[in-house]
Amino acid sequence: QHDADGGPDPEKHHGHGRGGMGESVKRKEDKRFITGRGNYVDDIKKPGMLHCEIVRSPHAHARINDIDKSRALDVDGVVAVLTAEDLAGHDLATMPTLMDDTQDVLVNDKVKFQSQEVAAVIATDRYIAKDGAEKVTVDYEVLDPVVTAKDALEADAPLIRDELEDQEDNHIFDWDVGDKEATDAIFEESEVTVKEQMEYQRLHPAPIETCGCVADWDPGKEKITVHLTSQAPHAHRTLFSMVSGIPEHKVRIVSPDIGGGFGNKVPIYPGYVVAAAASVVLEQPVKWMEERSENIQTTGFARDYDMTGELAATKDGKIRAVRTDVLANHGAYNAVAQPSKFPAGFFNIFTGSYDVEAAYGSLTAAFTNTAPGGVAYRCSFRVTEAVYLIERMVKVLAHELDMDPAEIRRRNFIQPEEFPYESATGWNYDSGDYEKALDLALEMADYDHYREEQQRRIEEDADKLIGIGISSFTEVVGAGPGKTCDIAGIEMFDSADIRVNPTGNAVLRVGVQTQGQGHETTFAQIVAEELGMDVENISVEHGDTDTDPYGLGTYGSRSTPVAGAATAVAARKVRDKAKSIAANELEAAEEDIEWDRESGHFHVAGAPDRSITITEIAAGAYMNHPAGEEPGLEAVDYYDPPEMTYPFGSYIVVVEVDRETGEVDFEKFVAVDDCGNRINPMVIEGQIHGGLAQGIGTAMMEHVTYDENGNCTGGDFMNYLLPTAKEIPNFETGYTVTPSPHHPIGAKGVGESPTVGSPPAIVNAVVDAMAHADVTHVEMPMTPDRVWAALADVGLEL
Ligand code: MCN
Ligand code: CUN
Repeated sequence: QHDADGGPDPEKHHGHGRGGMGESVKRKEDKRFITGRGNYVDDIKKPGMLHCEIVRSPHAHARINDIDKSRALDVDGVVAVLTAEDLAGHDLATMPTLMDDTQDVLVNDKVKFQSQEVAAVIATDRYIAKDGAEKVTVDYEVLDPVVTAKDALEADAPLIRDELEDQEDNHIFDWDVGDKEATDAIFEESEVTVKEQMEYQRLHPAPIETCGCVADWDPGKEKITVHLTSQAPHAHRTLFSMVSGIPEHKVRIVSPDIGGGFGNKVPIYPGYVVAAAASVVLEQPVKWMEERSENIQTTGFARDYDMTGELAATKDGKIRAVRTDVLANHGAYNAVAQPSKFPAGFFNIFTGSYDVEAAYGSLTAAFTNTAPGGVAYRCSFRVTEAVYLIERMVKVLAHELDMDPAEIRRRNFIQPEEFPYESATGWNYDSGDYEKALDLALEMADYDHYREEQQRRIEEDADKLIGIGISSFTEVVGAGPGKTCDIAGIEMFDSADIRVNPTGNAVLRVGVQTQGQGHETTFAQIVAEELGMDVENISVEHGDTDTDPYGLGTYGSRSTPVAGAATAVAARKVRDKAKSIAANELEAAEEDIEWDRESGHFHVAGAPDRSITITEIAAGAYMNHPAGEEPGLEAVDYYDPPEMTYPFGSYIVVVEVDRETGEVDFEKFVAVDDCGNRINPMVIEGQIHGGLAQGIGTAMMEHVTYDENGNCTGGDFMNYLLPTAKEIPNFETGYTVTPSPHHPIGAKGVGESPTVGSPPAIVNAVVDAMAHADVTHVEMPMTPDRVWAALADVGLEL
């Protein structure tokens, strides 16, 4: 895939002053965001637009005997009230999930989680719709709910999915990976084994903008336009067409500005389908926009894995085998948003950054009376869970052997010369240099100093203990090779379409969709790098299925690995055509035309002063095109990645734990990341800062909780705690560069690394503060009461 000139050189990307690779170009999109000119779904207003409000179940498990619409229909301004029965008339009572399950759009017979969609009220304004919704009378027969995977799998648990034939219990599937026999054999004979139970609690991505849409059916064109909070507009168009029966060329999905996604905007939700159906039936535009609590309580959650981790090792700390067993809570439907052939996402890479002889993982997934989901929130499809497991276990082993956690990692890292490396679970790591990243992090963190300080505090019986936590994680992003990765059968390629205008500027259209990651800037930088254009002269368009090339969308940090690659390859196709125009303009043979990355000019070999810029070539393409060539200057690329990319990093967290209150303060927070060649260092740093904040939220505060009746007790911002600026320390970021050998510009993804990598570093730090009293684990979120209880458990409390 590499260019003739080898692509950008990691040792010297300076962007050549044109805003190419490696330059911290200021984000082009920020002007409209900071001047209030963003255009989000809720900003869209159409003439005659109606509003949709959803009636939700107060119960987690209940049969519906009757729904009485009459009082709602009496409200002045209420236009329609829809129930499952009405939708059934249009064949829209159910919709497929991304994992081959079938979810009620509006509850058909039985409610399966609290706040599930029961009916929809369409009215002339939002407040009237809400008044109407309060007047829909539903007769429920309340049933016993079950909220944890463990309880759901008990023999006497109530059956949640009784509408499914062949479903006799709440078990969804079993999954396993690796070599069980070889792994068990090593565990039998190993000198040391350690085991720990840990929960990765249910989280919610909580983007600032909740989910919503404006559906607009045009009866004249028989075409529907849906402005949608979508991370994957094309995939959603295909699914919309499949669900509604409207031919795909008569469906247009537009993702305008998106106020954060974090994985929450990958699935299709009932509200979208209801709004679209209402627009078709009423022949008027219909808007549906969630409230915060609806977003947290009903849309794609994250994690909810109950994990057992085990390591087998030698006495001197060489890890020989990893074993894990997981109980997964998938909620009321199997509606996980991930490549369809991976029922446990990419949890497969739970051997992490370490070279082990064997590994085995097994998992059981269960239905519960809770909202559906599981994969979201900067997780790289469950790499969060895998990294948490292995990085926690390495700390547990280090404690057992009384070894320094940095040293034990060093002894087990896959070595730079071993790449490409096939892991014990069969995954092909493209490149890495783990020790280099760890060493840099140790130096930046002043590691030895804090180890001494930790000892001093213990000896002085100080009120505040010091703990140091490390995480040397490996990520896998860039789904994915079409042969293994698909969403609803569609291979996970991505695309770019570059058109250079006669005046020398260009429009790039991509199949991915930014939600805040800065694509309008960074994708333009790739074109600037590859065509010698100024970044200011390239605009990036996305999020409109009528005009953009088909792509699978933005999640799993795949935009750079897949659409970024497509962009570079399309730019190189433009460059190839540019050479023939340059030859024509310079009156030379095409073979003699060379492109110089540094100057961005095309020149005749051996005669650098006979040169021409891309702007002059663009003019030539439209005003003086070579005989036998098509006019114009454009190219499209659909890129099927040969492999995924494996970014990595080392994070070191120093905490101070208050023995009196259980409060944890961050003394130092160092993050060294390696995402291969870097497009925009400032954007990368922004991604890292945001993701680390979410990692702190994960480790310290966030938790979607349910009581035993299935009431969601963590379903609003009073109870689901997000970190604010006050809880976030100063981050010190560093980087190393290990290019991906198979990516056209040597780049790997980075968007999820900080959230994947940081929670175990934070937990390791808190545990480390109490390690002298043999504490080996504290569950997340590590609220002060939990930390205090852990201290009290070993007599360290004050
Ligand atoms: N980048 C770079 N050089 C690299 C790699 C990336 O300059 N070597 C830049 C990219 O050009 C891009 C950004 O970093 O502008 C993130 O790129 P990438 O890692 O490819 O991730 P995606 O663009 O595919 O973003 C998805 C990722 C995911 S899956 C979640 S979840 C998440 C995240 O991004 N959601 C976000 N970061 C987010 N940031 C914001 N502001 N909002 C979200 O919803
Ligand atoms: Cu797992 S959240 Mo992101 O892949 O959209």
